[in-house]
Amino acid sequence: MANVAMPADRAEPNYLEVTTNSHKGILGWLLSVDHKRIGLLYLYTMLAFFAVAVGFGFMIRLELLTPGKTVIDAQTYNQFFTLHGIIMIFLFIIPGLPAVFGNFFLPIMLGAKDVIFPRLNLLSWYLFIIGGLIAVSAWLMPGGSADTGWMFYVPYSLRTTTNVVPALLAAFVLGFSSILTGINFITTIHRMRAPGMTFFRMPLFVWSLYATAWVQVLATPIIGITLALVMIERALGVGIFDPSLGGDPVLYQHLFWIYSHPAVYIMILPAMGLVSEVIPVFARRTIFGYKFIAFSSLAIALFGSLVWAHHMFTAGMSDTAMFVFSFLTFFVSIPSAIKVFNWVSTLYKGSIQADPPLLYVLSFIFQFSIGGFTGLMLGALSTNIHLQDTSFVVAHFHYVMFGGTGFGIFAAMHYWFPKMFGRMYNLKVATAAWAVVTVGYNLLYFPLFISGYLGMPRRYYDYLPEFQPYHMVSTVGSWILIFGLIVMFWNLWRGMRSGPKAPMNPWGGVTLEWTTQTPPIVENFREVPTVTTGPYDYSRYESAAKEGK
Ligand SMILES: [Cu+2]
Repeated sequence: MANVAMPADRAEPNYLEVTTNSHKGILGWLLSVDHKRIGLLYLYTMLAFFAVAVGFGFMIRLELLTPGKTVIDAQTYNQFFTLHGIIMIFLFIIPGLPAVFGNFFLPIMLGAKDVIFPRLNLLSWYLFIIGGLIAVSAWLMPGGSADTGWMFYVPYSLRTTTNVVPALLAAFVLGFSSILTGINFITTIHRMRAPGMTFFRMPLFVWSLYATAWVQVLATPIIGITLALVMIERALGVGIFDPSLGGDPVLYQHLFWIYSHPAVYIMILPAMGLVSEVIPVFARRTIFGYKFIAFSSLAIALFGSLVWAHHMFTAGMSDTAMFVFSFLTFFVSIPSAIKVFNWVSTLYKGSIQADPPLLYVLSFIFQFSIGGFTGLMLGALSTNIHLQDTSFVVAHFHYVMFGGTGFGIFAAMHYWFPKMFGRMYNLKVATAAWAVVTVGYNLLYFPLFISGYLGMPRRYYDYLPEFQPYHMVSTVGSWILIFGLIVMFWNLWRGMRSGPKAPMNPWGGVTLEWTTQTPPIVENFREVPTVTTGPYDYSRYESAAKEGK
């Protein structure tokens, strides 16, 4: 890829040892504008929020183990699934790959020493923290946290006496963190590429971050304005969304989903980029259809902005409108399918190394495909009317958002861990944890497809006895999943503390981050690299494989 002189004998102090300011200790982190340190700040705080949201998920599943009351009352149940949704979406899945791994690796993959606006980057993390603390603090306030669901549908979110305003405010502030990250990434990709790093030599993770950043910048303001209008209507009683004041509640749904459907691509596109990064490395094959994958990220971002009303087929709109949104929903699945085809084509006849990063990617492809196919079922008008607001929908978006992006984040952690921390984790324990997490995950969510198809409504505290077998399997699945997650994070933590020193390139990657010191120095490169070829050039392995060597 790039010719970079790296005399191995003289390791310079790395970014964990020194930083961009003279501060030592905690201030060296809280005031550092080094993109790598900001990436880690996001990682640690994001995982703390993830743990809290998993806790709420555990309680929701425990409550649904039996019909009627099991452990918590109905109001607490409503508040737990609302906070679970808000934290998982705005504080884990949306920031997950872009803010953690994008921040850490985007500049390095471009051959740059940092993003173009380092201070703005640090500000986006502070907005992330402030938004997160506001969201969680609502839970501790008298009256308790919001019980509206993460969609804040009106007119209920205008009338509920729970603390919905802090939740609205939290999402509003977090939106700005996302927008600033998007502005930083777009400008960095246009202005900070190393000599020779043309657009069609950029790694596909970078392309996916580029498409994501445009959605972050263009769509996020819409949710910001919409949530601000709800806060204004609550405070001033002006009739915007409340029908009793002459407002229109369906208008709210349109505004909400005009952001929130494209937002699912802010969530999934970076994970798709990560998959395109990992597969060539562990298959030792040049990626199949580089340009198709690159452009399919842009196509998803573009067409994904035209399908929002498929969330509202039961809200009341004309047949023509329903037909158009259903058609566009099918249409947007094409670029996603292109990616899956190209990933599988790259794996086909590859020299597969089944290490943990690839194992999480294989789970991703399996689960994302189930999420995609069930998305088509929900996009079809006939079946949507039957399945809307059932646990089938809950299973669908968990297969895309958790089975997809969540597993993408786990894959990224296992792939880039050695470069970030300079140490290796135990591969055997990591592989075992992957198996437990994948089995637990599918036991938890797959039964929800069946119970949803049979009529189990989502968000209901209680249910008919005939649904109990599905809930029991699902709840036991949640215990197995959480046990697997604990083993996974314990193994990474142990690796970070005392794992064996990591080599510069443990997996045999060919993108720029694998040419830097491990962990990288503050400026990433001693001298600016010159790029002469495209990414993922495994031609020498492929010709060797052909000759049967
Ligand atoms: Cu949607």
